Amino acid sequence: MTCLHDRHIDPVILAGLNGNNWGLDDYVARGGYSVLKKILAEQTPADEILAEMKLSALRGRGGAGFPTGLKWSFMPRAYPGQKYLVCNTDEGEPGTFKDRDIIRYNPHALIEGMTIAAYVMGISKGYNYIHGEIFSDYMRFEEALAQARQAGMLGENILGSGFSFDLYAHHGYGAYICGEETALLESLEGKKGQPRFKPPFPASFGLYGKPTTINNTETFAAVPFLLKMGGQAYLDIGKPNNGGSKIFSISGDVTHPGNYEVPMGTPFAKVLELAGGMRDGRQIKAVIPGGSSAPVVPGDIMMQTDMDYDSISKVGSMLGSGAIIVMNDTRCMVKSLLRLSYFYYEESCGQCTPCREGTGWLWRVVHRIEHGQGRPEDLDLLDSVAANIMGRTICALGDAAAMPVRSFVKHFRDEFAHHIEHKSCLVPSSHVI
Ligand code: L3W
Ligand code: SF4
Repeated sequence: MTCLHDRHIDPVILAGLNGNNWGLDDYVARGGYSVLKKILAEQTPADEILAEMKLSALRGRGGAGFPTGLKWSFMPRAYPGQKYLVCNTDEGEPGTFKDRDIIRYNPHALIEGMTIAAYVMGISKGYNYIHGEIFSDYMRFEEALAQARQAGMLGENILGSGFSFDLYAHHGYGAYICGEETALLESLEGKKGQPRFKPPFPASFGLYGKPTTINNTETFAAVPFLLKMGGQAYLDIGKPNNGGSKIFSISGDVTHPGNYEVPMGTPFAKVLELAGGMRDGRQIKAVIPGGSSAPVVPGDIMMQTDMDYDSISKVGSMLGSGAIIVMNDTRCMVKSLLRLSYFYYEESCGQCTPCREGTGWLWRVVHRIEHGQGRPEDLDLLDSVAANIMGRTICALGDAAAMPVRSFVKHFRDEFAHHIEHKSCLVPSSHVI
């Protein structure tokens, strides 16, 4: 049996990138567009590609980990009207910075992946919705689109195959909630970016009410590599039910923060080592393993845990978008939670009462604890407000605001209690994440 500790792969999406070789010629020199060309030349049946996608166990890289092949199979191929393909590059989760690097350094991998997806699902129009705060990367993606169009990889009758696909870039304005798929669709339609009730899911009622498949940037960008090596080989990189490689954005108290692409299921300790270990040799205290929406996990538990959807869920958290925030022993958990709580309060769209009122309530209680005005009953109050948000809102932001609160208080209750009782911090010279 192969020990994942000892396994090394060449990174898949990030392979061979040096910061300057993002253009079409360089991508083609790395073997890019060969999968699309082969599929179009051979007119590969869509069901054959779908079978490889399902075999690969590629799961959505935006946060939910939904099986990509299954999602693609929801698209009614014979639907007579317009259908849409949408890419979610509205990366706004605190700690996450991988999709930005994909469109900056390897935009053609995304374009090729989306074009293959469009072929499989019989879709002729696509959009890439890009977060408003990364405008220079949006411009880079526009340049890449122009190159692809000029080379005949996009547009009418791609490479003379009879298949046509138009792909457009669209930039948002920086609202976190527009990364929620239905808020993104509303925003793309030119409306206020507020989530819709689900169901109906975008697969049946998406952009302009039409069947729509929406995936994260990293998910689409993985497709050419997956199909080139085959579904089984891609699955074998990772673990059963957790196929392929994953880009982890690691930040916080590590020596070399950045994006690292490793096999799904790589031990957290190995990812930490790749990032140069703990900065200044300090002790690890806590880790948020999947972006700020994921519950915090004590450092010693994380050091025994693998980075895949199933392993992280066993320690009570989520792999989410793969953003790992590492905190050392100088971090005050109250101050850290205060910052996270403010983010969700600020970014709530205000549509549903438990989220609109609850996020502000959570922030105010954490604020008073941090500022020496906490009350003995506040810890139970935090848990109760969080519990009353969870599962009672239109979208996942409500849960995302509640889960960090419950996990911070659960794992670091003594620090919160110390703040309340002594009006001071348990951690000497504490910092905030
Ligand atoms: C058709 C069904 N489609 C589910 C589709 C659905 C969606 C996907 C997953 O939240 C999470 C959230 C954040 N028929 C279907 C179906 N689908 N059942 O499958 O759906 P769902 O509802 O499980 O998740 P979601 O609403 O997409 C996403 C978490 O991700 N998150 C957020 C990260 C933010 C970023 C960022 O800023 N880039 O990634 C981090 O953990 O909290 O739990 O497509 O339509 N029966
Ligand atoms: Fe808006 Fe929050 Fe309701 Fe989501 S949960 S729809 S962000 S108010």
